[in-house]
Amino acid sequence: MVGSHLFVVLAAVLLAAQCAAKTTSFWPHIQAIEARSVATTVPDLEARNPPLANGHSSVKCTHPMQRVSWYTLTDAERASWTSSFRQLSKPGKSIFIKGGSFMDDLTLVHIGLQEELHYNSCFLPCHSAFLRAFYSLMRVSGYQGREAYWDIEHDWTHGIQNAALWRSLGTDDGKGGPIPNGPFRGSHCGLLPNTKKPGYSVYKPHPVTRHFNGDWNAKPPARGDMYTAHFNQSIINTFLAAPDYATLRRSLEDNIHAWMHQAIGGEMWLFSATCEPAFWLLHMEIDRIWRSWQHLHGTYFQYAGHRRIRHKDGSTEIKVASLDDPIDFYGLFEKVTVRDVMHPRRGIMCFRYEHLYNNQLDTGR
Ligand SMILES: *[C@@H]1O[C@H](CO)[C@@H](O)[C@H](O)[C@H]1NC(C)=O
Ligand SMILES: [Cu+2]
Repeated sequence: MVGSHLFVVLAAVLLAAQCAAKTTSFWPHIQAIEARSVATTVPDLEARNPPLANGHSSVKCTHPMQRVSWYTLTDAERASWTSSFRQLSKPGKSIFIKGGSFMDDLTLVHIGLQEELHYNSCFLPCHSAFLRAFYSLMRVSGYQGREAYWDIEHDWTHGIQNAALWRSLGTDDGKGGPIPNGPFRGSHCGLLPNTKKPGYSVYKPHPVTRHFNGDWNAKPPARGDMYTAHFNQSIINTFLAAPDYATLRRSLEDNIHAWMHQAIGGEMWLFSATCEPAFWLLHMEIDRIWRSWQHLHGTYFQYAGHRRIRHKDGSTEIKVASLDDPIDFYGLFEKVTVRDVMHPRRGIMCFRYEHLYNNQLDTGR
């Protein structure tokens, strides 16, 4: 895991560059952080890994990380995942915010780059890179098990609201509020999006909330079936049959992604959803569907659509997407290009799914 190594280096360098702020515009902080990090981390990287054509370090993927269903993890792995996640959310280690947590750093990136990460072509590769950043931090926080996705196939027949997942993660309280039970009871999230200024975070520690919901428009909202009726083999078949990348991206983002964010509700419906443990399991499931599509069509590098960029002056620009587009999480993670995360075992990626949809094995190099 080159990510964890890099991260330790970055963390050591960057802890010195902390800054406190109530309402945070990251740009000045990020620039300061980057200015410091470049000089110290680059030589180390080059010493360990030959640079790729684009100047980034490459990993030889000899031992792909196993990605399995949450239900395949051993009890010990699930316990370790849970305690590492809680460790990650403990205040003190943040790179960006004085007294904050690693989770705050992830949340800051997710809020700050909301327009780059969502509703444009980068949704899939950007979240794939984000998952990798998450697991690097999980490993720094002690996790040694396999990476996990929420296997929705396992749960759609019995009702998403009855999923065994909620025995591991706790449920909601039936009316919307802090997680009432399970190992994440009492979890806190450090940041909230500033609703008036997209991309800006407010440092405001608060309990992580949930509101399981089947009908967002009902007033008061109903607990409902969490859109169980929307999930079945036919929607998976629709995803897998997508004729091109742009169609697939749009339908994954609008359907399973948006429905599940809404169905879990509370924090999950905000850009601070990173504090909800199910966020990471859901996003790996979405990644698994994308990877299933890639494998089925034999096209790992198909990428198209538009990307959105928010400039420092607040303006937004829309450009034709390219594999050479940068993915840059403010220095929390390697600066890479979309190309570097398109293939599960090339560029900076090195993982293999236990099962892909359509009964495929995640074979190939
Ligand atoms: C499968 O889900 C879709 C929506 O995603 C729905 O329209 C369809 O009726 C469902 N099919 C079955 C057989 O339940
Ligand atoms: Cu997201």
